[in-house]
Amino acid sequence: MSTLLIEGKWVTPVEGGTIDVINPCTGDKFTTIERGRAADIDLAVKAAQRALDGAWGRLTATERGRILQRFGELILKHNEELAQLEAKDTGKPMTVARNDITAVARYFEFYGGAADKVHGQTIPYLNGYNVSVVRVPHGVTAHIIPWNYPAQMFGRTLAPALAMGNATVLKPSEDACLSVIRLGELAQEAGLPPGALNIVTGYGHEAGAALTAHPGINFATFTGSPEVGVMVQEATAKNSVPCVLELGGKSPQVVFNDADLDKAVPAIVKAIVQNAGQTCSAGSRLLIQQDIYDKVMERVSAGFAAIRVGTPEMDLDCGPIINSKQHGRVSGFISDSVASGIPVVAEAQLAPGLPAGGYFVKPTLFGAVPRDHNLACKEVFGPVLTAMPFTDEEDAVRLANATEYGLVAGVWTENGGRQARMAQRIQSGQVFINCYGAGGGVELPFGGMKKSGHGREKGFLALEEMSTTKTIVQFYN
Ligand code: TXE
Repeated sequence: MSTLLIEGKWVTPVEGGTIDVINPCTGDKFTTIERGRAADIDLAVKAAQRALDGAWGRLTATERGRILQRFGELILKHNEELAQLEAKDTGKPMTVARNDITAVARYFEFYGGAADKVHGQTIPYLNGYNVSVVRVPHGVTAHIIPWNYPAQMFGRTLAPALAMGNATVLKPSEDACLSVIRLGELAQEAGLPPGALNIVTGYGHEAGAALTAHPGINFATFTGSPEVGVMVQEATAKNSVPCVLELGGKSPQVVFNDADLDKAVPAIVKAIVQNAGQTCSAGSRLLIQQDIYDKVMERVSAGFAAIRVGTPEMDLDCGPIINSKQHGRVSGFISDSVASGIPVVAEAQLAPGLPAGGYFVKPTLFGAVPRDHNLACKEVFGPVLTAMPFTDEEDAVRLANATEYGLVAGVWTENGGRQARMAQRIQSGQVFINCYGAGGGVELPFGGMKKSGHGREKGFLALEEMSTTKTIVQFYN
């Protein structure tokens, strides 16, 4: 089957070509996807424009919402099949993949329900005038997503865009997009009119770059690396269209000496090994108040030692790294840190019987990492936790804010005043107090400060990002 969805039909690329899909647990090719390029992007954008002028553009907000909610129900019905695809493509444990698919359905349930609840404003003005400000779609929206949570990213970026009535073109990651293709089929089954959702699989420098530079788009969202984020920002600036960027993080977990460690420790371990650390919001820096440093490290070490790495079918705590390039990057961070004298405090175990050729790494806890070391500043995007001590609240704030990123932070303390001060002073788009991630709810606006990007996804704020306003002035006197 083809993997390009344009105007409701699965088509082959204008210039032909395919991309191999690799199983991260073995390193073997198991299928291919189409290699869409600029000509296919052009067709997809034009199909989206026609959808806005056609059946999709004529639907009421309630009708759009019903389709999205129906889509959410269909996703739930196909949970097992979608989870199998997601797990095979990314290597993640089956339980995690199933939860991911449930989360995708929730995006369509939430934004389907919200579609007809976005109200405008009226403005008092001169005598004889009616002034209203209404929310309208951008038009054609471009969506570029990564490989770590292909299905969830599909829901996160498309559900609010479609709820607001945009016609969308999605460029999923060449490294993992099989669930996305199946979701594209189910969207049509749910009744999404042709052209409202177009999918072009392909490489970033070909299909992705062509999409952000296409003069027919009116808005773009991108989740991925900071380097490509800058390219997307440049391309959309030249195109004079707004963009939302989510570029990862180096998120701190700050543990004060009055923290409830029974709650904190499991959450700290989970926040870095989840999805093999390939999560933009991974809690990758563990900042511990000096006087409880040894105690916390001992308990987190025990947590790490209990983590088991395996294949989706083994359904353990975490799977492999996505591809050989990322495997090299993560392994390189670990070996370079060891070579520079940073102590490995704990390691998780690989399950016995793993297939040869897979991109597995042992989740690793490093202690006493110098504040200016690469491990303390750069995003590893793997299951590597960097621990550092701090002295007092002032020092904790300084250290928490000492990276270029600002996506998520966790604060563990029983002191209410300190909770409030830390939440106010930490530079990040989300701050969790005595919890981390909190289920990743669709209701919670998400996005970065500093080099983590700009704009917000999730929650009602995503509906604002995915739309613009129109001021209508009627003179009646
Ligand atoms: O990302 P890329 P990669 C970070 C993480 C990771 C690093 C590299 O630190 O180690 O990025 O990962 C598309 N124009 N994150 O190389 O290349 C590409 O096809 C338009 C954080 O996989 O940024 C894919 O669909 N698009 C992160 C998407 O961009 C382009 C998730 C992401 O790929 C393009 C993933 C171009 N010129 C990686 N070049 C997060 N924030 O969650 C590539 N793409």
